[in-house]
Amino acid sequence: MHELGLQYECRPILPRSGETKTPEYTKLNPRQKIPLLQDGSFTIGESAAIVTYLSRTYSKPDSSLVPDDPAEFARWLEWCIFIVSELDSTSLYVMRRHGTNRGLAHIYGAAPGVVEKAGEYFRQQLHHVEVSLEDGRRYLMGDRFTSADILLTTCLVWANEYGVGICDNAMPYLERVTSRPAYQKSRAVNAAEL
Ligand SMILES: N[C@@H](CCC(=O)N[C@@H](CS)C(=O)NCC(=O)O)C(=O)O
Repeated sequence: MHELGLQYECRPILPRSGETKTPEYTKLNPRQKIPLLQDGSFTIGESAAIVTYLSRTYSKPDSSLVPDDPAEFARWLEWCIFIVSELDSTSLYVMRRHGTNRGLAHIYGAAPGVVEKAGEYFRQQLHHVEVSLEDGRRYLMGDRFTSADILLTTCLVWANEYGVGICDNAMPYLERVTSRPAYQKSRAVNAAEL
């Protein structure tokens, strides 16, 4: 939203607090999960779907977060799905659910072997990012910043916080994205909300 210059109102519904299970919230999101976006009468969940919906709906032609050209669009989509499925769901989120270091093992059960393997798998998959960044591109899609960079940055920051370690050439990339004014503003807002 900050990248797109959108005004919004944040309603802090906390995870694992029971707040996602109330009848009122369940009516809004039967999946009983956060985040959830309400845009007028339209409601959508799943963080990557929210990012994509906002990018597609509110991008300006000169600073679009989603490519229009069909081949570029397909490449962008490939990145988004790769990040969400391989880097996030199969790797980092598994570490989060079953880890004891900043994890939720007390809720979902400790599984040290699984956490270790998930970390290894993350590093293995991150090799695709490493190879792509080797040509010196500024962002995943080249010179142009897209919503795929938002998704990847979340994973890289998360991996660093978990001490998983990211590839060397992802460090300047990460620095580039996290220096963006929109990123800085959104981190400050999130910190204030928590
Ligand atoms: N794939 C979903 C995952 C969302 C998710 O699992 N959210 C957790 C918090 S991080 C949640 O709402 N859990 C239910 C609860 O804690 O009540 C997304 O990316 O939006």
